[in-house]
Amino acid sequence: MSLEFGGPLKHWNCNEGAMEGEVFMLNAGWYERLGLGEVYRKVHAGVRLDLNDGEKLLSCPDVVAVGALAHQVRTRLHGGTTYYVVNQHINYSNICINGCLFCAFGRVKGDSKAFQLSVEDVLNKMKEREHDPITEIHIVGGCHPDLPFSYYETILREIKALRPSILIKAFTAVEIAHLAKQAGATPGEVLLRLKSAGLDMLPGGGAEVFSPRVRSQLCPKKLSGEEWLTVTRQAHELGIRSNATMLYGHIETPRERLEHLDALRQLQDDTQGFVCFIPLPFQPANTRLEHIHPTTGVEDLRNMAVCRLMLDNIPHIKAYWVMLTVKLAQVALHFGADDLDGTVVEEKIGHMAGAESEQALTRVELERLIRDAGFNPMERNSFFQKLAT
Ligand code: V47
Repeated sequence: MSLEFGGPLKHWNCNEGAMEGEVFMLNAGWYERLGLGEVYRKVHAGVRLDLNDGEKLLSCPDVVAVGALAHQVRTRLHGGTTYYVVNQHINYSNICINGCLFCAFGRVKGDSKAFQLSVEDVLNKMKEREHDPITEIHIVGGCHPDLPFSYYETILREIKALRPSILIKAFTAVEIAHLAKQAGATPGEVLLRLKSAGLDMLPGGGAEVFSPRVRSQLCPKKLSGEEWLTVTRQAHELGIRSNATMLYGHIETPRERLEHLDALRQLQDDTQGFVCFIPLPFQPANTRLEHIHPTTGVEDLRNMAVCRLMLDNIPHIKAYWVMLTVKLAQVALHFGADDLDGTVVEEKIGHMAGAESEQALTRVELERLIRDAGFNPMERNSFFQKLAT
């Protein structure tokens, strides 16, 4: 038994708003026996974990013990609240020059499955949902070889004209660097122009695993990890906040995962620009890495917990139900995650790679999942500001 309840069982009710120390007491002796005594003491004292601590956690067979530490931290930060957003994903194109091995979404120009939306198509997708109380549009595509820069600016302007109150989270650091190259501008100039056209925030994609070893094998044409961090730093310095991701469960080592998390943590120390972190389990179907087994549920939960514990300065951790499945994302709320993402509406990147989750969830379904897990649902916007519903 790894948990010892510190008070009457009635305290164990996330809905009443968990109070620090009142939730449960973790059994120190059990952590000693797992070889996690020092990690346990650090987590309780709020001391930063180092990469060796992370390795111990990632190799710990007791996923509940690791999860309980992460839950302790998540509860300290967010009490009994779990966030969600009413959002819509739109992919403007899957045409991409990078050809990453893990990606089932990207296509070369001319491929029978390649697509490219006009500005009008993008707006029509929004108009189909005009009666939904959407607060966030999430827009990404590939690194397209020849769309003009004005296309991206016009999308942003027209979306804001159509629904001025919506926040636009669009274009990964990889796309920003690509647009800069195409336009003969610096990433900073591109970011400023997109910001004045209506860009509110960058999504966290394209980070994959920063390790040059991994990138040289899986995505040699893509922006390097170091460049991803540089573009993201620039965005933060220009007042554009962002999310961050890690694509795990392929060829990366535990150490490379932890180095990735540490690089994000160091950037966050400098900028405070990251809003949320999203661990993305690799979906192998229809990719050139189809021989790799998908991650298991226990691996996903352990990884989620370790991300929460290592990323001590990033406020929110998202259980992205699209890649995790709805059921595992719900359980992940007890393993460090405090956000379920959102309604999504139409998702392509994960589903083209075999994701078995639904295409969309309603607000009612999201709230039911959160309540059933023992938390209070809270609708948020892209910046995690609470919305009155
Ligand atoms: O950048 C690509 C990843 C990312 C696969 O910022 C794959 O709020 C799994 O970044 N299996 C796009 N993952 C998704 C993304 C995201 C999603 C939700 C919310 C936010 C946010 C960001 O998906 C890509 C890549 O890292 N990806 N192929 C695959 N086969």
